[in-house]
Amino acid sequence: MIIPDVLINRLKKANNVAILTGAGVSAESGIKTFRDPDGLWAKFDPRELASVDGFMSNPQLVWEWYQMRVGVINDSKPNPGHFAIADMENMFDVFTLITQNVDRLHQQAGSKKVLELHGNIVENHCFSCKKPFNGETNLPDQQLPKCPECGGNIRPNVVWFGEMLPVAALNNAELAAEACDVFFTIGTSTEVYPAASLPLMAQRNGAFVVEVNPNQTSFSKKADVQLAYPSGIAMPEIVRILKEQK
Ligand code: BV8
Ligand code: ZN
Repeated sequence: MIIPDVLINRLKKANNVAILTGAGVSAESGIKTFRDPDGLWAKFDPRELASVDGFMSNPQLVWEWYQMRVGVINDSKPNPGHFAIADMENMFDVFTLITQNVDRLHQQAGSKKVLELHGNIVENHCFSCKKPFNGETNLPDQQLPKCPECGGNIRPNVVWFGEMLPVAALNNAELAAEACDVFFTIGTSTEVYPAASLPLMAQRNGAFVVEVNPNQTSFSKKADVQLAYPSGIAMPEIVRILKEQK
């Protein structure tokens, strides 16, 4: 597998690097992506599940879908791509990891600072009064837990379609995209906004943009370098070369 010299040279000169990850980074951990043929959306319609309307019209179904996903995540562990990205955190003066993923595998792999644009699936809060919920979520026949304060339905801390992204996370992600020398977009179909606008924002601000994705995306043609490899292969190789040429 060949990593172009131009990328290595850019990285050796870079003091500010930013990475945006999507579901593809967790694919090699056994977590299905959203839009791949066998993906999570294949069986369901996202608007039905990952949306406020979906939850309001069928809270039990949405809750069960998330519980199924939490089960898959609990059985999965970070893959070499996550560990390589965690390694990169200490290789540059400024390093920002921005993720659309809700599985927290970056944190499990050792990444300390992670901007979670779409929240996380492991924490929950009350849909009605918004209070954090730390009670039991594993109820018999996957019953949907109720808020002890107001009796409202409990939901995961993920950002649904039509919901605002966490303001600080999005703000810091945009600042990183504007300031970085090299921007990686890894394992994302670049379809969900505003996350999908970050690679172009980085490039317009002078960053060298690398896409790591075995398939083509709407961004592939614009990337300065497109590595058509799984992230679990490409990222460890980039880190190996950088350490070797230190
Ligand atoms: C908002 C919930 C506004 C958590 C998710 C029309 C045009 C433009 C935008 C819109 C529009 N209509 C509506 C919108 C806005 C909408 C949007 O972008 N819709 C899209 C679909 C058109 N965005 C929103 O609603 C956002 N909010 O805009 O709010 C607002 C303003 C004011 C006031 C109120 C509101 C909210 C977006 C967040 C939605 N939440 N999920 C959950 O359930 O997980 S989105 C869902 O998609 C996931 O979060 C996921 O992170 C995200 C992106 O998917 P990817 O990560 O890219 O995954 P995908 O499967 O698509 O791709 C995987 C890739 O990996 C593939 O390319 C594959 O080739 C690659 N791959 C596979 N294996 C590997 C690999 N790569 C590397 N290595 C491998 N081994
Ligand atoms: Zn409540």
